[in-house]
Amino acid sequence: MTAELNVLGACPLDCPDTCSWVVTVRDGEAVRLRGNPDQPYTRGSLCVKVNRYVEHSKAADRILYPMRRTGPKGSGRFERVTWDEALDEIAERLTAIVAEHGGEAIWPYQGTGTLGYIQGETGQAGRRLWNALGASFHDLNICSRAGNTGLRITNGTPGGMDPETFALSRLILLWGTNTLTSGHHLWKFVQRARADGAHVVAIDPIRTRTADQCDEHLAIRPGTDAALALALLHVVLDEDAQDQDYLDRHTKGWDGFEREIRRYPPEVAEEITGIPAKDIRALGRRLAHTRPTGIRATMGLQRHRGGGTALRTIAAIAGVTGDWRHPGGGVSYSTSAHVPIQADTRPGLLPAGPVRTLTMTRLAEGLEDTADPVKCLWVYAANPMGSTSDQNRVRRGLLRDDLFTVVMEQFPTDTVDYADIVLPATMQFEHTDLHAGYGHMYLMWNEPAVPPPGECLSTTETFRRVARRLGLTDPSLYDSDLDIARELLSGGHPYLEGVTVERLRAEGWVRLNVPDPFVPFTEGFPTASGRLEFPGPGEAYVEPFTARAAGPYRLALITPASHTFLNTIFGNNPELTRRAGTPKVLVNEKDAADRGLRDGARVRVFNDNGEMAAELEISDRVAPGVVMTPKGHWPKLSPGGVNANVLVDERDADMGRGAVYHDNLVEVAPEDGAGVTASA
Ligand SMILES: Nc1nc2c(c(=O)[nH]1)N[C@H]1C(S)=C(S)[C@@H](COP(=O)(O)OP(=O)(O)OC[C@H]3O[C@@H](n4cnc5c(=O)[nH]c(N)nc54)[C@H](O)[C@@H]3O)O[C@H]1N2
Ligand SMILES: Nc1nc2c(c(=O)[nH]1)N[C@H]1C(S)=C(S)[C@@H](COP(=O)(O)OP(=O)(O)OC[C@H]3O[C@@H](n4cnc5c(=O)[nH]c(N)nc54)[C@H](O)[C@@H]3O)O[C@H]1N2
Ligand code: SF4
Ligand SMILES: [Mo]
Repeated sequence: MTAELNVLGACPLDCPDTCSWVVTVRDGEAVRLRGNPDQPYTRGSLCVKVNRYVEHSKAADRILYPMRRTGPKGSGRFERVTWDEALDEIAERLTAIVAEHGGEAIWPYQGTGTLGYIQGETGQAGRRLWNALGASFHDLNICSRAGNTGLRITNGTPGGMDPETFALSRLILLWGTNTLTSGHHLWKFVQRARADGAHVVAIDPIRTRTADQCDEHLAIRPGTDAALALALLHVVLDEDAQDQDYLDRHTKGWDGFEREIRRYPPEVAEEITGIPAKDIRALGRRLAHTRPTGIRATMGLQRHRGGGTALRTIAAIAGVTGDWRHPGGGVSYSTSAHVPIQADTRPGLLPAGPVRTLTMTRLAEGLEDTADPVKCLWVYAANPMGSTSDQNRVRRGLLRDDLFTVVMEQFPTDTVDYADIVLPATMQFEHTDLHAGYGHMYLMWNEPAVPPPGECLSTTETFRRVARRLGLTDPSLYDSDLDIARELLSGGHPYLEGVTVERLRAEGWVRLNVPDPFVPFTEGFPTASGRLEFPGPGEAYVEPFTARAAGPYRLALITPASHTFLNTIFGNNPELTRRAGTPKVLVNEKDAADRGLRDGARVRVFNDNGEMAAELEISDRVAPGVVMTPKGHWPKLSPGGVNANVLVDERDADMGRGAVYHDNLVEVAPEDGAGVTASA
């Protein structure tokens, strides 16, 4: 019998749950993966995607060696080179670019492939090298920034409820969030509340699998949530159920906000949101008289023109009802801001001088700049060809012959096809990392379980080698992964008291040193006034782009999380792509009939940005005027070589330059019909 070893780790993916896991290793090979049964949030289960992580880590298409491009950009033709050859070419090109154009010509384009503090996004892995080179600052705002900004205005922080406290809620609003797909471990806590009589409502333009399981579903018109929030508060005031003591002691700007609320009676909100006034009134009464009410509002809600404002105004609800007084009351978006690990205050992480900021959601625009051109695009843990807006423009940018593109990757993505140099990257079983969830209050350790296959290197090790090849001398560039972990935990914040690398390695996970239940804002809010700050007149609702559907495109497109992919990760896994099937577009029966479209037909979904091919599914999950096709399919594995992002405008949301993935107008026509659009 060969010995088996169980190694504690954590899921690195961009998902609120950040599961704690146990990898079983036999003869130096990972043979089994399961959720850590001890961890209070994970409780022994992973998800349909990560249940395939063992096979994914050994997949035949894994990139194992450095490669250099041999065909034209986009062709995906490469030859294997040694690490020495790859590093020599990188050092030569970077040195020349910095000498000729300055460090700001380098765009370190980091994505959300891993959220790790050591290898990934939350710790800004690579930042020390980029600072040493004077590279442009990369603003990683693609996912949640608009909502973060809106919440910061109201509450002073995007951090809100501990999701575990939903077990104590008596009314739960799942608002613009698809719990059973995009972070299903919360559901256990929802179910616990339900067992105690809680009423659960989904507010979503789509009747998702989560909405199917709720007591009630309100099919809101996309991007109009702030108007619904105001109307619900209108009913709360009609019922005289506002918490006056809380308003007096803990909020600011109530007079102006109350006047704003009075402008949105349910009948007015019905016109805007499409939800019948009687349903708004019924939910408003529940909200008025049910304490605690817990609102789970996540990122889907803010991928809109008014996305920041939507979160800002939804957060104001809890200021009127006084829900923050009660465990199980308040708003939950992300717990990240509660984690007191400050990556960018570590020595060496601050830039030597001011540098320009390049914005992740504006990749196409950034690559088109000719005045101050980007000469090196260094992509890591990102797949912009699959995940960024306006795919056709991004593709044109990546085709630029004068652009030196390096991609650190695990798999041959569409982005890899445009690289000059490809560097093979480790997966989570093969490197060290420290994680926090954005949907819970735990820190997690990921111990490497197996050696990297082929010549794969971790992010940190790759950057150490690049730094050495460039002859850089700052000692912080050469810190080991454990040095970095210790620094990250050394801030001295009371939430980190007693949390050490040794303890994390031994136990796998540690709850932040906070009370249980954790109830934020009992001492006030981290705003300038110390109070919850209400939106002022004219600040509470921003209408969506799709509200003005006057041109040739009449359908509001939503491109949400797929059940089988995690962004574009697993988009090449045979079993998960089989389950996802060919890209589909869901269209309501009425819209299909108006356009003469049959169920199962091959259709084109298009607008001025481009078009994608899809299979039409006539569905009552979408209301008339709304269509849905999920994110995550790999363009090159899809018909026509594109995915839904070919339809998405590179346009800013109201706050933080957030992306507008769910706020675009399209038309749908038969695949063989030329440019058929609904006539005015
Ligand atoms: N299986 C799976 N899980 C994932 C991901 C994935 O790709 N696949 N992605 C991960 C990532 S990166 C993130 S950021 C999170 C995102 O998790 P979610 O916040 O759940 O994100 P989305 O799927 O974009 O949107 C959620 C829901 O919001 C709805 N929605 C869209 N527009 C509106 C609106 O205007 N109003 C309302 N009320 N609802 C609206 C959509 O129809 C969708 O059902 O999930 C993570 N988890
Ligand atoms: N249409 C539409 N598009 C969307 C969204 C939407 O709702 N609709 N959501 C957006 C959201 S919320 C997000 S967060 C973005 C995500 O966009 P990106 O940040 O570009 O993320 P992914 O597309 O998942 O690509 C991550 C890549 O990182 C690689 N990777 C994983 N781990 C590592 C590692 O340790 N090292 C290295 N070098 N590589 C690694 C994976 O193989 C994968 O190819 O997508 C956005 N795109
Ligand atoms: S993707 Fe989310 S639910 Fe799945 S294993 Fe990772 S953290 Fe857990
Ligand atoms: Mo995200």
